[in-house]
Amino acid sequence: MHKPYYTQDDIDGLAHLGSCPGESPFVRGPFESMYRQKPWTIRQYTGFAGADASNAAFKRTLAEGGQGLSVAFDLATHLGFDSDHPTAQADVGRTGVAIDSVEDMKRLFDGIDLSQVSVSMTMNGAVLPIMAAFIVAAEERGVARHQLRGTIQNDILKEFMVRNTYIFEPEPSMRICTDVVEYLSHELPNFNSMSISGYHFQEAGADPALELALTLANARAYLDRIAARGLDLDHFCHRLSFFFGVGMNFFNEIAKLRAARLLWSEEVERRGARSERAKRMKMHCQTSGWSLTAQEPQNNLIRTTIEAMAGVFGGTQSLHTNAYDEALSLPSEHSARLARNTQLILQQETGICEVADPWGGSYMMESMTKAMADRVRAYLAQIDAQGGILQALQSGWVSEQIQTGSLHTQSRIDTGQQAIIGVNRFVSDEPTPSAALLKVEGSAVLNEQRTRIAHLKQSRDGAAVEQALARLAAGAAQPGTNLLALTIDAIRVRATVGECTQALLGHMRRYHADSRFLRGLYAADRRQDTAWRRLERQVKTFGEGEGHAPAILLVKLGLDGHDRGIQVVASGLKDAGFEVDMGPLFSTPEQVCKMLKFRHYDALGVSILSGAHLPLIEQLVGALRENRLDAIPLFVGGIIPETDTAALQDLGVSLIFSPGTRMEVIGESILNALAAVRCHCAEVRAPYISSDR
Ligand code: MLC
Ligand code: 5AD
Repeated sequence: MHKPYYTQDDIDGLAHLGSCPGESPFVRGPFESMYRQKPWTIRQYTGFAGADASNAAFKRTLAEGGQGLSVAFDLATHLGFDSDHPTAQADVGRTGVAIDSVEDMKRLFDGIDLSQVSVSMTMNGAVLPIMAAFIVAAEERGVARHQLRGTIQNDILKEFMVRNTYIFEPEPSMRICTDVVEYLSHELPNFNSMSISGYHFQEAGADPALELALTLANARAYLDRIAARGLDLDHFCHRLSFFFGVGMNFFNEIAKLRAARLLWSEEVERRGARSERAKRMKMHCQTSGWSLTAQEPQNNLIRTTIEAMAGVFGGTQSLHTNAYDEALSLPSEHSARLARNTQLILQQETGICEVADPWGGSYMMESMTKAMADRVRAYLAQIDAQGGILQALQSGWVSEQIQTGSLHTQSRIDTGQQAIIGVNRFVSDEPTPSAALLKVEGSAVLNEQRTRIAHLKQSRDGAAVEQALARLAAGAAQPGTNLLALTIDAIRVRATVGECTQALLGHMRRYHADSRFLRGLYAADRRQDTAWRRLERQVKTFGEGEGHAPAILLVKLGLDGHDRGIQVVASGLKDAGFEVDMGPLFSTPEQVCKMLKFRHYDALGVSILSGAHLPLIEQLVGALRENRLDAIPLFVGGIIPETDTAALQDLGVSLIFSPGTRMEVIGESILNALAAVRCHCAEVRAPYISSDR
């Protein structure tokens, strides 16, 4: 909450005032000259299909004003499956690029000088084989290790909390990420060994203070582990980088980035760092994907510009601006260009780069920075009181905090208290001009990767691969050996990403998370709302007619771990009176059939945000048919372009919900579909449903 206005009284005595940009505690920015000397890096997250297609996109980005690269890997790669693994099929190349071996990595950077361009790689679960493949690819291109500049995300804790692309259990995972930091700090001195991320917390529902608190809590846990290896803070700390989301809460976002530097500087100083370099937080920011809408997508250009400005006023070192078609698909060539141009215009047309920390000294901003830091300190104290972030994760506290945030936001939107233009206010009846969306031909990518893997396996020295994998497996059982060093050896002799992961799984157990959703919170926010109460009554009446409440099974199919949407829907429907069960992440069609046989359900809901809806629903419908379960009404929610609705309906999907659909619309549509089935009305083919209908 802001005050109506701020005065000198609000900043009197503030301890953090008085430093200049580039001076500890770095509230005003990590460098004295800031963007006058070097503007933030325009670094657009990019990756889809195979290495050649993504390589072409990288070259285009660099030719059109991008200043660094940022690789998005597909879900199969994230989870350590080679593209030819049966579990991975539907997801190959969908949400990022498919990389199975060092050969793919070499094609990814073909014609790009890795001694000149810095490269970020968003990889956590399969960090060992991917980092290894990057190092070997550079080595075989003749680029020396000290010349490599870039960042590996290597932030596994937030995967367990929100992003869900983990492979191993937390303990071995922590060992792996510490091994990576240790190896890089000695061997690749110019490479940032972690990008400790808040972005995904915000996307999952956290407000800026919670986002920052969880990020710093994770950073502390990493510092503890690295310190236990005997590494000197002044040697590695400047290579721990940060990553924040920037949403529409403009002033708060700027305050958050300023407070982040303040708190990090204090933390590192408290731990005994001497150099200024160690205490200086550097960060990447990305505008919020969640804040963008499928309705009137051009509005997203405006939202992204505003968010980008908050990131820049906050003093970010690197920035990704989302494409306006975010809520519909991956960026097309055109939307990616506009997203990049947003940053070029800020850098080159506005004069924003000429002054460091223009908000410095503002009564409001300085006082908000302090208030933000205080809120974060209070969260950190709560986490400490629980014994640390791993305990807070295991007890469910972290997900409860984030889900609470996401449910309150959803109820504020559904009741109209929080405005989203074009969604809950000023909804337009005009058809939106349709833009060409990027379409990934998943099956073509899959076939190509399969052929490449087969060829690789024929042409390599099989005995050398076996030996290297055996050494890696033995290393996994032996703390004290560096697993990145061993993985580099395996990747060099052409072991695949999947094989390296499999070798590690011999001694490190795969992690399985529980699916949880909160009850009671959403309804509490909507108690006064007539639309909500009507839904509650309808559910009750349905239940009375049937003798039981309508029971729904909600599942995530494939490798997509984005579960904010399904959790909100599960909580909302449960609160409305439905019986709701949520299946585990990464369910297969066979597992879904098993769940459906275990108890009675009236309907099945599937959430897919990865773009793999067509192959996954086809597989599911096949399995349902085989198991004689195909009479159950099926609905799908997620990022589903309207062009795919007919194909989904032909497969037997009754309802399709786009992101942001109001809860009562979802609930009532399901009840209507169930009622139609009960009275044997032949067609339950409701169209694509979104929040503006
Ligand atoms: C910069 N430099 C300056 C300066 N500005 N020196 C003096 N004065 C100034 N004004 C120096 C820096 O110290 C550094 O040198 C060099 O110039 C490069 O600048 P940088 O600020 O380090 O920029 P960059 O190389 O771009 O690195 C930014 C970073 C890095 C530190 C934040 O970690 C990074 O690029 N992160 C990107 C992460 C990312 O893209 N993630 C995508 C996640 S998407 P030196 O010698 O000090 O290095 C995702 C979505 C999902 O996660 O879920 O899938
Ligand atoms: N290419 C470009 N942007 C992507 N995002 C995710 N995958 C890709 C990709 N392959 C963006 C979206 C999403 C955020 C996590 O990153 O904006 O919200």
